[in-house]
Amino acid sequence: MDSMVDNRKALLTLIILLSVLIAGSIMIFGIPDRPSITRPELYDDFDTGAFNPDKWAITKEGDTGEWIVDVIDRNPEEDDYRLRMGMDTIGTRDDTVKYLGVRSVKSVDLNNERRISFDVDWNNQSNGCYLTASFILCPTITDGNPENENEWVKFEYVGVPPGKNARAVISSKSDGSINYLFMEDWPSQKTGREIGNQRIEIILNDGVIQVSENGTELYQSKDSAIEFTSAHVYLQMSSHSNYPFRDIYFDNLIAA
Ligand SMILES: [Ca+2]
Ligand SMILES: [Ca+2]
Repeated sequence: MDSMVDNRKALLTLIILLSVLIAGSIMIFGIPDRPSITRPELYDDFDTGAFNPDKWAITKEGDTGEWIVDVIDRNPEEDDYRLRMGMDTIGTRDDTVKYLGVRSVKSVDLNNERRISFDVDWNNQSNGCYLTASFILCPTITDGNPENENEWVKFEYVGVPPGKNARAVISSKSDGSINYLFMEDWPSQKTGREIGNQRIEIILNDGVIQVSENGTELYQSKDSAIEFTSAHVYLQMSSHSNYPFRDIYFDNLIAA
């Protein structure tokens, strides 16, 4: 009888000891199996107020006059830091288009569904003729214009003459040949439309691409539009020759 009581005491002691150990380890290591917060693959709201060379590398191709890629506060009332890119092409070669932008230092894994969103501000151009503001996913690294690479997918605004309006274009390049996926009825419709600070979301799932603008779907591919499974994010502007300084802004890039 005594030995039974002893066994029970021993068992109780063991249970208490184990409980203390488990509680202690929970305090030290956290609750097991709690889902970890998934951090975005890539994120920049530029609100540090400075261009971060650990996140972005500058890309440039063609001759320009004054040019700039930096982070600037756009609002005198409050903090509104955005990525700016701008260039002046007065007096530059007539036979080339000039490109300026940034490339994400890290690549984004596209094996699972990926939602990439960003703001692009056309900056109320008085003359946005042949100006472009582009978002490009490209698996390879270049310090020049990623459009020269063999594979990519691109969302772009293109300025429409006489220069206030723009249109959206979605295209991809595979094995060196370009496919136009979405053209906004260009060239039968040539007036374009007014754009401002646009929120773009691109959802990629098994190569199928879905693009929405300010919460409204613009385009969804029927089949896989890309074959690559990881890519660098490129944000880029381009301009033909003989335009005064023009600048555009990007902000709140999230690849989650
Ligand atoms: Ca910002
Ligand atoms: Ca401010």
